[in-house]
Amino acid sequence: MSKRYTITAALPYTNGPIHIGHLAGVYVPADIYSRYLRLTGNDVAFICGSDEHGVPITIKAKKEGVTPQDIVDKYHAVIKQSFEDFGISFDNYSRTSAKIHHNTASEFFKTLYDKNEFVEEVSEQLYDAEANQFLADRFVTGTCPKCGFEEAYGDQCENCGTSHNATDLINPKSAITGNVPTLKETKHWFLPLNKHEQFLKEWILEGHKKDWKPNVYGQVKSWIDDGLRPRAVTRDLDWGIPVPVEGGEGKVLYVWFDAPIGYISATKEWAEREGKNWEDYWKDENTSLIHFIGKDNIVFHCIIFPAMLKAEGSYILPENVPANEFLNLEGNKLSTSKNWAVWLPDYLQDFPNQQDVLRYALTANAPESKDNDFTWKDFQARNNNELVAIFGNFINRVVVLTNKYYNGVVPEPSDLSLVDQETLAAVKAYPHVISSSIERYRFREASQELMNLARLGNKYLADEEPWKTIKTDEERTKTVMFVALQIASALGVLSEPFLPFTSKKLDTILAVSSSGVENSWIDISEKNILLPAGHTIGKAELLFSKIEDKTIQLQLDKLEASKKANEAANKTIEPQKDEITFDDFTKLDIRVGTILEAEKMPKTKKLLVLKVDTGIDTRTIVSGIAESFKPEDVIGKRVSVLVNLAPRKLRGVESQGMILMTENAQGDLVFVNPDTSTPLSAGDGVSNGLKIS
Ligand code: B3M
Ligand code: ZN
Repeated sequence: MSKRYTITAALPYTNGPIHIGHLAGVYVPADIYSRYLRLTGNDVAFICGSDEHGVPITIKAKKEGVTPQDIVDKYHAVIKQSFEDFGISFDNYSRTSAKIHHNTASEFFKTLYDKNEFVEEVSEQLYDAEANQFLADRFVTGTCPKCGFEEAYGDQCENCGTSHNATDLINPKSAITGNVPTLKETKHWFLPLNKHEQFLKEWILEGHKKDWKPNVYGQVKSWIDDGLRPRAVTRDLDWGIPVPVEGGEGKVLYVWFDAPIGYISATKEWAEREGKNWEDYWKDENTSLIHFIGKDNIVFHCIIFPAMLKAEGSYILPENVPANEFLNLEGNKLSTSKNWAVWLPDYLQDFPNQQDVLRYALTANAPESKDNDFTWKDFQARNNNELVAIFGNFINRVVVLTNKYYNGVVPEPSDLSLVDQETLAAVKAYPHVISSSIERYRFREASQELMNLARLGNKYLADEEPWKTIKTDEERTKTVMFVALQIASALGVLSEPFLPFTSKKLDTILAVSSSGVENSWIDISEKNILLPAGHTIGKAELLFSKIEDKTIQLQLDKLEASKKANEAANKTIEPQKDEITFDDFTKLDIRVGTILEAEKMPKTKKLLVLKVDTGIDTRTIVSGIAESFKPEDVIGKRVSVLVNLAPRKLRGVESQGMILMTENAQGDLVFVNPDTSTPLSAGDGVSNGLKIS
């Protein structure tokens, strides 16, 4: 039965491009869901847009010396392009700086104000006197009152997900100047969440215990159990939507007040364009409202926004909020500031036309019930072992053989064997199996069922061996190819939500829409024949291609470079030591020596005991390089040795000199090696950075 759906995907902050974590957590699942609902005949408004207010944007603008508007204009375009590139099929991608949004959010605020739904309060807020600014949200960091995380923001702790008021932070620090803030009085409007506690308890804790994901339900429950308090919905800032009531001069709406209203404004904008009535999508009890978000947005979508909608009075509430957990990258948290991410524009440059591969890898490994790790090895395996070896291979065999044996014309089958009948019956079950997973927001499971259908096709061909029967039994071969073509056709339709680009290619290869033999999702279950005998398909075209180890290595190298750059950036530079004279310098007797023997000093991590031929003699030197070099790697190395350093006992072994070390550009410890680059003389400054090892 056809239904109406309003599907929202979290509005990304417009202060940078988006990365695989965003795609995996929010946009790919939301897109699969929306595409699926459209394919099954529902009325869908899939809504998103750029979140252009809030502190992160003003911070970024300050850093770059441009205006916040410059920042959002730049990244709105970049983000919008990425969504288009990856086939995220929004019906509207709007932005919160749009006039329609300012008006909608302003009116919403005024309605609640007129209905006395706010509490107006003068209170002491954190203030940075040097920056002449109140500190809220990301302008202030401090220790989370709940979990003790030391880098919590003023409105939220990214470690435990708790949302709080800036004044709750322990040891707050201004993110602008680093100063300890003072307190200063200011007036704000608060949404009294405590007033809505009873309704939230009934609606979520009693009403959605079974159908909301346990991770979402659990977070909401713990929030409600902790007791709800009034939350300020205005801020003393100059970037945002002006507070539209008396006394609101110089203040703006809190970004988390205006951003979710962005879903409404984006729907209005779309409805205007399409000649529809936006209220059908927000005010009709028969419409299902579903919010796709990441776990850090749960309280805003499950508690604060519903409380706002409820207070306004004329809106529906979300039916479900299928939030995902986080995706990590190669074992570490994704991080914009540390550049530990795979940015979508970069991916597309390195893997042109391979959007579906990333969509598939992210779906097959989606962080649905716990945090998950994206690894390039897994990405490669998903592509090579599943998309290429199973899906692509099946389609390719069917299309190549059909062209070879029958000039591309679907052959007429004769009697179906038991295996044929069972195979066709199994195909018919797939729409239902995949639907059931998608409708329960289990997209990983759904993607694996799709792959199982391709597996079924491969197995069928491998068992029936048309390439053998073509020599012995033409009629049987025709039947087998007919059945295989039906499977290929089903894959074309059922893959659309997951692999939209591939599905489209498959449509062309099988010449489906061009010749009017199109099938819907439900047709796969209901029709006996999807591609009729006599229909002519197109030529074979590779759907996926193997990804080589060296391609993957390049990506790993990129990450390694990020890691090194971070380490270098975080390193504190030691101040220069006291000046020495030239005479002091010439006292150093530095010679080129050769390491003859090396072994680890027992029970130490850092020390190697070396026998070094200095040209004068062979002597023992204890060197603190064991964490960077294995004994066997240094034997035979020519190195620079300070030979006239007074002997010193280290762990009972007398060290008679010192090996000179320095660092390379990657920050690795290396020998000051006479055979490569670093000449040692007084004039050229190479003694800078010498390490005492
Ligand atoms: N921009 C937060 C985020 O990107 C926020 C989502 C708003 S959804 C209304 O994580
Ligand atoms: Zn915390």
